[in-house]
Amino acid sequence: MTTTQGGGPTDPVTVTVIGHGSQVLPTVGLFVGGGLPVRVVTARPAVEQLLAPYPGVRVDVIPSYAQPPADALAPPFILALDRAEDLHQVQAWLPPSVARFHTGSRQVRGLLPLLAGPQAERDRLLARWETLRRVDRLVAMARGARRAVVLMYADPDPDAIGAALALAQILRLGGCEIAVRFTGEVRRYQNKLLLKYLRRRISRLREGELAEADLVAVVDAQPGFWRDDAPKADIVIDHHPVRDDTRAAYTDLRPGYGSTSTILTEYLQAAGLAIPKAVATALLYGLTTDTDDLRRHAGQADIRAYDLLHGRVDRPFLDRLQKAQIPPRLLDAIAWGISHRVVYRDLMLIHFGEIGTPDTLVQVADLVLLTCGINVAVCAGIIGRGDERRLVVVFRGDGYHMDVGRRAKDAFADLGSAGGHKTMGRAEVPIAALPAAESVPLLVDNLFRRMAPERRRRLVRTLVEHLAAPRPPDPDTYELEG
Ligand SMILES: [Mn+2]
Repeated sequence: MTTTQGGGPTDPVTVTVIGHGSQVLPTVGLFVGGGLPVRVVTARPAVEQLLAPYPGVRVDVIPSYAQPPADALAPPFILALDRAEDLHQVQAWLPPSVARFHTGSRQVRGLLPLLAGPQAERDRLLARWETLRRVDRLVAMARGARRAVVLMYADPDPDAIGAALALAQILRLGGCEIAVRFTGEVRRYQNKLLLKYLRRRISRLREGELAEADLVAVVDAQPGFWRDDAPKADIVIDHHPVRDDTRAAYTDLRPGYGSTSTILTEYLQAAGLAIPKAVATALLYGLTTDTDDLRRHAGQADIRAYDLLHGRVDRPFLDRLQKAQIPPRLLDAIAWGISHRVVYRDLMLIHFGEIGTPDTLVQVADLVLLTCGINVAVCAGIIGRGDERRLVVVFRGDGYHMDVGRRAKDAFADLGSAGGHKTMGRAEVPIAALPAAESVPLLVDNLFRRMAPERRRRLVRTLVEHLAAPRPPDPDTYELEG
């Protein structure tokens, strides 16, 4: 059994309040109300009488603040003294502790403020009122409507879906009928899974549906995004750069936000609305995909929204989404790539020869970069026909050991287009009718300019042999099975 002076962490904390300032009474009341034992040390006998109605409060009256009471005091210490001289005297004998406070919110040397300042509280309240005023307006618009459409642009991403669901929840308070719609086609596998999981009737906008609606809301986009047939929107909520042509009775455009889901999460939170698990899941997935897990364009508002949502989501489902990255048809290309790889120092190189889509190069490069000791993955392939025929070289790196965008540029900029940034690079070199086998020296000689010629020749020989091996089937479409 180990105990430390002043009790272990599980013992009830006795709060020591020292002084006689105007804040003594409310401070003692605060802690007594919270069931904490309080000891008060004061140089004013009148304080003892004032505190008489409070149960469980021990009061020690000392002759002056120059001297501590006879027995030991335990932290936390809260100094309720208005005069600087009294504060200095008490601080001179106060036992050492980091838990030394003063009542109030201003800065005092050597002491922590006990409460957030009234200014901070006021700012928080004002921000909440501002948001509540917005929610009120939305609900009022819904109250005056019979049928509302919440619209997402084109192939809706998770952020649009999360924001649309949350907005529908708010508009529903107005009692109107709500349809959540998108104008394109859902392509990404993850987005199909998300819609399936949500089991809401979120579907493609049908002919005439907008004309029937008397309230139209656009989320995560602005009407000007539509190349033709821009919808006439009454409500626009978005985090993309503000367009000059965006007009609506209600707009909330916040380009500083990482996601539209963040804006809607603030609405739900300010209004004290319960966030159903499915809605929280869509909102958090929207927030994290748009901000690349808070690494990109994420600000304080996004981090606050993350904090609010992350405990309310369906975690196993989100984990499942995260893991479903490989289309089944790509497995053969991955297998072929792995068994036809060459490794030079920390670089893994795979040349696929003729291949249907550069997506395969990207997916395989991302995947083999997970190999221990491999800091750079390079996947090459020949894409297109006739004049369009070109050698595509995809670079992936950890961004720490090498700037792969620069490496792509250094190697291939003279021959075609090449560039990228630290973790991603790409080069495209027109090769017209050049036989696939002859693309190998082109690739190797430019990629490894400083490699010894003999070694380069061996590398070329190996890769040419690889190209003669049976090809993987061509994965061109990524379908949701079942
Ligand atoms: Mn977005």
